[in-house]
Amino acid sequence: MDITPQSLVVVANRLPVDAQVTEGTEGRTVTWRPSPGGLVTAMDAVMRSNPGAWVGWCGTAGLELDPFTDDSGRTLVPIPLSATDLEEHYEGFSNASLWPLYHDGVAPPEYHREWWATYEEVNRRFADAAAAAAAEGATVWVHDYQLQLVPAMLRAMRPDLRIGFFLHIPFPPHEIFRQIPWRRQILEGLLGSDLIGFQRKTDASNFRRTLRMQLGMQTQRTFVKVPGTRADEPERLVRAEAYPISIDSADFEALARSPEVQDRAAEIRRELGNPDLLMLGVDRLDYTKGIRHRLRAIGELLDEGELDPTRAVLVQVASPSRGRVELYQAIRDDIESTVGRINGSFATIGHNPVIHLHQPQPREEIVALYLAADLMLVTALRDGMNLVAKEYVASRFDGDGVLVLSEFAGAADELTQAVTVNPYDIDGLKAAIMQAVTMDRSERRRRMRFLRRRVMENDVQAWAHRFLDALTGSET
Ligand code: ADQ
Repeated sequence: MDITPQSLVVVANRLPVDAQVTEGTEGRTVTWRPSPGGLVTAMDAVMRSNPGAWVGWCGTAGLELDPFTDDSGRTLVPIPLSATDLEEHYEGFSNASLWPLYHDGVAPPEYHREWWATYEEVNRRFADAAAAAAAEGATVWVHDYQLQLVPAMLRAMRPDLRIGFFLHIPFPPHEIFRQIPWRRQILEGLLGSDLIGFQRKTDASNFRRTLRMQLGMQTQRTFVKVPGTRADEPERLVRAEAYPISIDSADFEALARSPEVQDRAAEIRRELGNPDLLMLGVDRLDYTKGIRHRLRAIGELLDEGELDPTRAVLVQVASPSRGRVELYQAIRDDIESTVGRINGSFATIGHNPVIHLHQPQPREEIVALYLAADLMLVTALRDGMNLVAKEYVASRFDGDGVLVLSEFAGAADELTQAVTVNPYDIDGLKAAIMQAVTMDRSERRRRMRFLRRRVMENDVQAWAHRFLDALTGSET
């Protein structure tokens, strides 16, 4: 099917909808289910006035589907990915090479030449589809580490486009980045953009320094001078700077204020036996999130009698993200055995000090947990931003609750009134938890006021507009 070229094109690994395939007597039927997430919400805001096109994978291996227009007038362009593509591009190069390396090597990255070949091939498929979907002079916004080669591929085909790229995860220091065998190709891929956005200022400066060290390029403030590849091609200026992502803050607050969610929050506390202290962790099950360090600190505080195992409880929601179930079995086993050990030592009949919820929870339940929790523990070893920290704050319309936040999460740059921690320092983490537990009400409320101002002002809509305004040159 031919598609009408659009003036705004979003390119991301996933479409904002998932295909649901059913095989019936009359053949195959495909229905679409929205797959809401931060990025979808952000783009909804900017796509309302300009529906545009969204290029991404439909969520089912081997499924080839035509582009179509959804109810809001958006053109959705599904990219087919085979089981091998998923294994080598997504699970392989994206999640087993780039993900651990970009998170400062918190797990050892693996490199395989066939993974890289597939990464290039899949990036090419996304770039071709984006080129076909973009009208003359269109704005194209490419997202994240799975698609770093798309900007240069796209520019080579379509020099008329304005191309933006946003990296949702950290960009590591040059000394770490340089070990990638295909480092030059990745940098050149990104430099096809006009604007490259990062979560933190340090990510942007790591990137600019890498370009100086690796490619001998010159940078000036946030700009990089990219020489032409031919003698007749002029130098280009590429901007690389921080655009910290956020959440739909008003939406989280509205949900938290709804009577159903408030009732559920009260019910959660009752179901837990009305503890004096309810601590909460909400994470995608991943080794970057520091769940093990958190459990270790809580286990020791219980051991030492600092926390009363009959009056304190930690609810840890940690579910695997779509499609990565097997890869994460080892982390799940590790968490479950630690939780088992803690509960084995301290549980009484009717009360477990740690509860691990492995099933993904609906958003209403997550927000009810945010409202019910006295303490939110975000102890990531490395994290681009960490939206959970911002969601907790946005949900606390009552002005209470304490956020314990890792300094290695991007959110720490803005949320400076959280109790910040270095999660590698178990004693420091224990001390921070106890500081949060014993904090008096007026101090808690003072800090939460500050945090809420930050999160309510810089929401995801503001983030998307700021990025697009800078990309299209319409910033004020
Ligand atoms: P993630 O690594 O997925 O995102 P995060 O920013 O915390 O991390 O977002 C997770 C989202 O999933 C949140 O909206 C949270 O509520 C939800 N969630 C987590 N666990 C859940 C569970 N068990 N059940 C239901 N919902 C759950 C990547 C980067 C981050 C960056 C974001 C956005 O790794 O650093 O902040 O992209 O750019």
